[in-house]
Amino acid sequence: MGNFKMTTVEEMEAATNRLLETGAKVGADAWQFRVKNQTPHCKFGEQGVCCRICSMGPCRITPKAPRGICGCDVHGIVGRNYLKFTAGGAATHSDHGREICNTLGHAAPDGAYKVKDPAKLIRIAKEWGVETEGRDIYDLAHEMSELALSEYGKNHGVSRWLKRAPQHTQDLWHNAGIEPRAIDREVSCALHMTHMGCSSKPEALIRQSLRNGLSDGWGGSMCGTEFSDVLFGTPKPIDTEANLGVMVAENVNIVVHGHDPSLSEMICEVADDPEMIAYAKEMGAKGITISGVCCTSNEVAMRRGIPMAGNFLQQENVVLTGACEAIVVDVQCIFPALGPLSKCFHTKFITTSPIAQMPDSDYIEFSAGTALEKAKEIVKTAIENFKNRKPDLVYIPDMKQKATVGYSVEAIVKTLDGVTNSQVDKTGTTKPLVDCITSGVIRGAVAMVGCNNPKIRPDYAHIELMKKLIANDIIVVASGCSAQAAAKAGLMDKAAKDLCGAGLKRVCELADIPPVLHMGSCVDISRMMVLVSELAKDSGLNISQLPVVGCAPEWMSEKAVSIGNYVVATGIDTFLGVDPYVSGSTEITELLTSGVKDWVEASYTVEKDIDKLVDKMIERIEEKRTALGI
Ligand code: CUV
Ligand code: SF4
Repeated sequence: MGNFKMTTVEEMEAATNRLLETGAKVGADAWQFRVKNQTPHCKFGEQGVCCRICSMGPCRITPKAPRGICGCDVHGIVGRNYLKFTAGGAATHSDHGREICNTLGHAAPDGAYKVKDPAKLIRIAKEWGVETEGRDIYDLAHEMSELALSEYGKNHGVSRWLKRAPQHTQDLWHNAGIEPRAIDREVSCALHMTHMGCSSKPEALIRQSLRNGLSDGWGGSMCGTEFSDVLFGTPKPIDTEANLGVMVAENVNIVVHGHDPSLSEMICEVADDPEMIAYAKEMGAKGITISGVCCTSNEVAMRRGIPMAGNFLQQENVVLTGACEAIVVDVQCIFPALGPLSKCFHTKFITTSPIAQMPDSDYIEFSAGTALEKAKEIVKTAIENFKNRKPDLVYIPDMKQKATVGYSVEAIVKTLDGVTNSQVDKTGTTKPLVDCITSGVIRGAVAMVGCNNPKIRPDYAHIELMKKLIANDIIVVASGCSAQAAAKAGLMDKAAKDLCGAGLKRVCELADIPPVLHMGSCVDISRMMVLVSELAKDSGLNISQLPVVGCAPEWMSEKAVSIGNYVVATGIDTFLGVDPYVSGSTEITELLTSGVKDWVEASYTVEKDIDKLVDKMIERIEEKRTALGI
């Protein structure tokens, strides 16, 4: 067994409790307490049966009041709420993608942003029918930036990325009338449909939910992922560490939190500057440690090996260590609680985006044009804050695990070539993976994604599900906070192969990979869409026939619902551990868990019992194998 030992959820909880003791000393609030104040939650909200989209309401549906004042029934109300939830998520991911496209327009050979993967840029340009021969790479970058930005508001046509899907999938989308058009248009269309007195027909609302989700996964998110790779490099396997123990007491600790790598990449760049390190030493520290929380952490971990301090529900913990000089945030999933919490410590809570402005923060506006100078200002602010630490409040839990991350589709294809036992040339395709799956060495694959949610014991579902899956020879690809849960537990350590069934263990050894592959941030779920598309093409099967499912056991955000919709719409059955506020409508529930299958060959399963959830996934994978006769 070697000396591999997982970090358990119990151990992580003990560390959190110790940090909450620090919090108690300084009168800090924490989500653990706020959850108690908010429980029990509003039943109408939970079931999705409350409507407040016009001022005749709010209307709530009960057996005695089956219709709102306008006459809308419960199915219309639940369906509209679901579509609005989706639109929020699709807008958010896509706007992040837009920022990346905009940053690409600022790339310059001597500027803050460069084209780090010119080959990928050329590949995408060819895909889009753009002339690449003899072009200056920055000239091409600027043209691609403009074209990508116009994907958001173009007058005609569908997303340029759809052509990456197998023809069968494209046909399904076309026939169901859910091919996404301009990215912003689908969000606008969703908000138009959900306006008072527009759509209340469940089928129409769910179709647009899928379409708007697709405009995210096969639109805005794909722009975010692909052009981030062009700018910052396509991830390849790299070693890093995860959990709070990555923070270093003697160093200036800067924690990056949020989503947009345009900021975090620059912070990392600047913190590496010998001048800055010398300045930190001058201020009494030994050096500078950057670590991350949430998806921006995934971005810099995948490309630079920057360690991951924690995931979503640990964001307060990094401040509670008393050793965080600055928590620097851009957009999304940032607790407003960080403002008041940082005031209990010396920590600077630095907001940087007009999109995410919060009370009790220091606002240093960041933009692609002023990136370097603003990043310097931020890093300096953190360094100068080191002297304000209160040493008796410093406690960093001594807890971390090794992780190998950076499994982009490109990296997976390259790495898995190692498992072909034939002596022929490397394939450069997903065929070796297809072979592993058809031969049964690997039973299938699960995409584990999404957030934490106090409704589920944090990280427990992610970790327990993954343990059981890999023990059953099912390979896991992970992103977002799910990936960080895996890394903290040790499941992204190559030594975790010892927890696998014999088949998967063999593959891990041959390819030298961990059993849970880190594919990136939440926008990088677009990578998973590309991967399944390639698997389908290389195997000659439809995506829905592959023994592959998706799972978000602890999801919480609107983005997660948008993701769920595009994963299902891509033909992948998706399993949720938290209900998306639809239980109040039998018709909406029926559509999502079964009806949409007629359009896209996949649907949702909601199962709050974690043990049952994993068993259902394994069952589904085996069903798909049986149907294929493998
Ligand atoms: Ni974007 S959406 S909590 S950081 S995965 Fe993490 Fe991922 Fe959910 Fe947010
Ligand atoms: Fe009530 Fe209809 Fe207005 Fe909604 S749209 S608040 S159901 S009257």
